[in-house]
Amino acid sequence: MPQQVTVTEHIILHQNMVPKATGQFTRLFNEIVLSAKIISRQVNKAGLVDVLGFTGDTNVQGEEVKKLDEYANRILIHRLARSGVLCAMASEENADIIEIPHGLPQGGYIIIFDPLDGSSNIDVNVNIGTIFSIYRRVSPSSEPLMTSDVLQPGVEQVAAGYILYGSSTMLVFTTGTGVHGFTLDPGVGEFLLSHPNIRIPEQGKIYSVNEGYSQYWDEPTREVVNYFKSSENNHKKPYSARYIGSLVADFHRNLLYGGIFLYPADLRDPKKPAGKLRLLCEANPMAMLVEQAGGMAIDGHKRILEIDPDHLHQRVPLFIGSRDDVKKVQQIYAKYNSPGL
Ligand code: AHM
Ligand code: MG
Repeated sequence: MPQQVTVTEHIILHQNMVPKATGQFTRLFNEIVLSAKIISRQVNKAGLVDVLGFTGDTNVQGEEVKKLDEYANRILIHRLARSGVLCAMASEENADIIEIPHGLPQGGYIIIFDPLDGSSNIDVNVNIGTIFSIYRRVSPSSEPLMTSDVLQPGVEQVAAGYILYGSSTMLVFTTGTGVHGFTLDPGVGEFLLSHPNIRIPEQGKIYSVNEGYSQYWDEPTREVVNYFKSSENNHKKPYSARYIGSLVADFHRNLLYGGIFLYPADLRDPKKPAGKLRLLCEANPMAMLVEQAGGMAIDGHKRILEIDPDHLHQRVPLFIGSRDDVKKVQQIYAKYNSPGL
């Protein structure tokens, strides 16, 4: 029988290697894993809305059918609040920091998540994902939680990862010792280690950007994308364009095949002066993952992980992927010597 390591075994093994580990992180991770399985089951049934009831309807079991992103958010908040190891949560779907309800035990961790990313793909059976980012509380637990406990730069993350709901459901995460991927075996209901120690190729052959917005890009961004499309680049032929419009799916493909994902600033769109993606729940966790896999993530100039956040839903331009491809973007932006952000 082939060796089959479950995600729980993997986490416990690593916990045993850390002196004085208390098991708090393992408890938190178990709740993430369980939430992932519950959301995955619901995502797999998404095409059956006609049978089970439309959003807003009451289904055959007499339950109200929720939109999938609201459902995922509710599951995560409910499960994670009960882990007993968190002092706060933040979600892309909630305007403010989510406190742990009175009466439930608390601990020293903070989790920030995007419950179901790729909203434009939810209703059409195209890949979507959950993204999470974990920090340790900085202020003393005897005092009220500070906003600065939640607004930490990405370098302070103790773990980050995503769940990809695709042709299989995958959990990919890092605790700072490499990136590991687990695939859900629906037969046994367990995530099994399928992609140990993922390394992103140093140079890719794929670029991923919403080129429909190219008329709104600044000069350096146009030059960057032209570079990837030209046969004069390091690859000596044009890169292939691949854009799903689900960050988790685009990122995951590029992580395994090599390549770069770009969501630049949109200077002429007043709604997107810093792009669309959110620093805390999207860019930081992906940046930790890519760096742990040997890649890079920048905002055009500097490392995503070193940005000091000033608000919960702050947006940031994102260039993320294979090291040489991201370095090239950095060189081009530097040449223009303009912040462009
Ligand atoms: P969402 O959080 O509303 O789902 O938006 C984030 C998504 C990302 O998954 C994806 O990379 C991006 O939006 C696509 O945006 P666009 O349609 O502007 O290209
Ligand atoms: Mg999102």
